[in-house]
Amino acid sequence: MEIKKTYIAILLCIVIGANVSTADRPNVLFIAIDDLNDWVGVFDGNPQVKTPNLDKFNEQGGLVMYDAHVPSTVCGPSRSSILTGKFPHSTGVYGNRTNLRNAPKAKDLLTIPQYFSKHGYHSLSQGKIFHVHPAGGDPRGDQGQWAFDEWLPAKGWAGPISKERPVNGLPNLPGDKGYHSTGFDWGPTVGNDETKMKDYVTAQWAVGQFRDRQFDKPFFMALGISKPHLTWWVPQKYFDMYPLEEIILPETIPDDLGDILDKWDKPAKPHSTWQRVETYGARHKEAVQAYLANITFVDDCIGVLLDGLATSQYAENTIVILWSDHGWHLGEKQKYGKTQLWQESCRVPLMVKVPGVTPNNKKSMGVVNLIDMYPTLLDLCGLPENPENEGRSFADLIRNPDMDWNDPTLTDYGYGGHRIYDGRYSYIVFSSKGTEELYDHQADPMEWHNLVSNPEYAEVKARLKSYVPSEREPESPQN
Ligand SMILES: [Ca+2]
Ligand SMILES: [Ca+2]
Repeated sequence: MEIKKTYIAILLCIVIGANVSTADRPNVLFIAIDDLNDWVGVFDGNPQVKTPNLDKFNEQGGLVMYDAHVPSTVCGPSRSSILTGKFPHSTGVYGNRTNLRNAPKAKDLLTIPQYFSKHGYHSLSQGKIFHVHPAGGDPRGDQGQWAFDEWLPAKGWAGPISKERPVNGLPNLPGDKGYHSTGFDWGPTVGNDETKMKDYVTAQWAVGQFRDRQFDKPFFMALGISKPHLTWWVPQKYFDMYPLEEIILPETIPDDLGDILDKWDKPAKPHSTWQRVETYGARHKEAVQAYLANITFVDDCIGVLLDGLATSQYAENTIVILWSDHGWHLGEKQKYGKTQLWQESCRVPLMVKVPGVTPNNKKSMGVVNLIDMYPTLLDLCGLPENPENEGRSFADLIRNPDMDWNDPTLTDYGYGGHRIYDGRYSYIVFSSKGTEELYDHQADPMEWHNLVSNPEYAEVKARLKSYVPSEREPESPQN
């Protein structure tokens, strides 16, 4: 019986492979957004956010993958993991200062655009897809130019209205220094004109490709949108959409950190950026306003891009997949930023449109990981599996969005930090001291109540713990 099934499967592959020539394969538009959390209308992360274009994308066939999680919660390792198809604990790419090309277990892997190129696609890119690393004397740095047949630098810039830094005037805490003190900044740009800004220019470039260009092969186009990554400098009109006095802050409880130990087994403390905001005038509403303003700017750029595709010759034969490299905290757990294994860092927007397949106005509740995008895209485009991939294709879920799909999924952070999530519970462990957390999202969606010491949850904990990686690659060389 097994032999017969295998034989039929092989036969089907041959038949499909024979019938689909390279030229008939769908194009792929792969859109990476930097630091966008679930504050998108259709993802329900914030009641005030205005994202009409992302919401319209869902109305027009962009399937919302409502429970999508990242392989890591910081830019470099998340992107390296997504693009190589292997988790950080398998490659040793744990931080922003490790280039996957210096990692013994990652440097020879074919990244997604390389794999598509090898299988008959033309790959092209503009904007941030790979994390940037120093590259000898090249002032542009290593932005992943090597991974594409055609790579263009992102252009466009509009500076803030003030030469003072930070523009928001938020002082450093005593002893605070470096990027995190000056980079946490917001304010309006000169000219109130979004068309000068990099992400807008990137979107327009792509629209020009769709409008003017005849590709002789299917394309794999990767576009990187850089906001809402800091700094939060966007035109005043986006701030004006969110009057300060009307801002609703994320819901928190006073002593949320009281039942958590950090990875060194010490009582968890508020994040230094949160302390700055709190100490100097409790300016949380301004920070939330600025993040919302940046999201709506991004949404405008996405609107230009998707409207351009929809009115082009490529509208009906292009798969669109849109994702963010990790989430962001805005006060939850007394934190601003990413790099945690809590829900606000791990859950991200992910949307997929397969023309003729994904229905309008649809959400799938299946638990997926962005590391699954690699095998999913190969599956959807009829390309051979890459045996190096550690994710699993969710193409079946895309074709049947209501099916059961809740296998536990993994997020790594740093060496030895892991989170296992199964759609109901999340379990966090740090190997340094064995510190653990456990949350029940059904009863406690904000992860306020750590259940790890509650004996009633011992079985749940043991089940999730069984998915934690038992082996970890040592940290690969830094830049
Ligand atoms: Ca990022
Ligand atoms: Ca708590």
